[in-house]
Amino acid sequence: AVPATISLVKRLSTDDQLALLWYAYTEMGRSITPAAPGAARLQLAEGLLNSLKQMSHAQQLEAMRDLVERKNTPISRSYGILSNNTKLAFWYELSELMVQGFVVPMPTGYQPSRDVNETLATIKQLDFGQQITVLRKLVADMGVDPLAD
Ligand code: 45D
Repeated sequence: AVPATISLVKRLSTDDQLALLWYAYTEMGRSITPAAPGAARLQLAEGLLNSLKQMSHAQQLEAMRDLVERKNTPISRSYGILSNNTKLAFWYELSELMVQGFVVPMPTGYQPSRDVNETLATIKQLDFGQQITVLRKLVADMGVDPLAD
């Protein structure tokens, strides 16, 4: 079920993938908060998060799209050296920053596409551990590993 779900997500457009992550976060938020390690892991992503905070909303969105599309940019390379759980923590923190107004918000009245709704429903059918596995694999594959050839 996990690999099939990952393929489903990867068939989505970039914006649909971002929207999906957002809805996954808002629906899982309460359950992942206690599990998510705060400061320790996030410190490793702090430089990257600070760079993003200083960007305009348009640039923040572009940087997130670049991560999903694995475009080779300085942000994608800084992201690429993080561990998989730190990548999860990074996305978690980005969502928090969106809520706090430091990162570009979802457009008002945003209506997710049918593909997003269907994929979200598939993810919700998985148990919690499998959901984390799907999310970890998705974020692990984003960005660019600067050490890969
Ligand atoms: O204008 O370390 C659109 C554990 C449309 C424990 C848009 C864990 C156009 C160990 C593209 C929609 C494994 C539990 C705009 C950690 C448009 C550990 C914008 C787990 C503006 C860390 C879209 C942690 C945007 C977990 C901006 C499970 C979308 C963490 C942004 C999970 C979406 C984190 C974002 C998740 C989504 C974070 C930022 C699911 C973030 C999701």
